[in-house]
Amino acid sequence: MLIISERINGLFRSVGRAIDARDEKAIRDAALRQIECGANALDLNVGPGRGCYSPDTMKWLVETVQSVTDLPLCIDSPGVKTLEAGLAASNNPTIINSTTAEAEKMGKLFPLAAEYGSDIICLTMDEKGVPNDAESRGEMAMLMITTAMEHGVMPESIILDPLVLPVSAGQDQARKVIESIRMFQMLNDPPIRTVVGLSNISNGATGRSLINRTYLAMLMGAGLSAAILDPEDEDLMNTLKTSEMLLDRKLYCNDYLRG
Ligand code: THG
Repeated sequence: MLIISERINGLFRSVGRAIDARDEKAIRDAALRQIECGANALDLNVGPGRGCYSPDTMKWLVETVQSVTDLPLCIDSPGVKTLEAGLAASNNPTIINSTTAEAEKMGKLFPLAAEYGSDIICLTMDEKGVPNDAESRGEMAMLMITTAMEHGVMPESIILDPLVLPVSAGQDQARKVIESIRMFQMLNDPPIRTVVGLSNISNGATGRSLINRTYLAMLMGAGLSAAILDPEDEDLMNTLKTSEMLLDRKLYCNDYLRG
């Protein structure tokens, strides 16, 4: 399971403040803490409201984090210029987070993925929004896979994301995302990797940690290969390790929670 930490995100107030103050130590310490907790990649997001300063801010964020780790960096922004600034600054392996199925976006981001040798997350949504069921998400994923290949991006560089929506907003979507994870694995042989932004599920809900870890176990059972999550949530990480053990992806032993 690829564990991508969600916590270096300007959306969090303390991180936003550290970004604005260019506080390298605060960002480095946060990265090291998340790695210590088990992250094996880091999502970097400058957060909303930084406008035209976002590319410079992303460059600084990438430079700051890669000064303490060689782990893959998941460059997270809706802006093409911000994504490109992050890719150009990175010496570490990268994951572009993300392209949608919008033609204009794919036309810019797949060539960038090819140029930088980067992996790329493909979100199954377009200008009309998120498809309502697993079949339509599967069709959209197929369109993205073929478009990627036309631009020289191979299936092994793609990670498909069905887009998790808050359970408080639409309860039927949680199950449809699980079905999408199963469906995505049937689109190619060998199966293309899958990812979710796990904490989206509990946005606006109470008991967030319990919802997050229960959903993670279900998604892992459906074959999920990566998740953007909070590795500092110990209950969540214990659920993750237990799921890996039960799915026979990790050897059972008495202290299986330790590794
Ligand atoms: N797919 C992909 N990338 C993504 C997402 C996705 N990146 C962003 C997001 N979703 C994943 N990251 C987060 C980060 C924070 C939260 C949820 C998902 C979160 N934050 C608190 C909130 O909004 O209530 C903020 C709490 C605070 O301010 O301290 O829930 O789906 N590819």
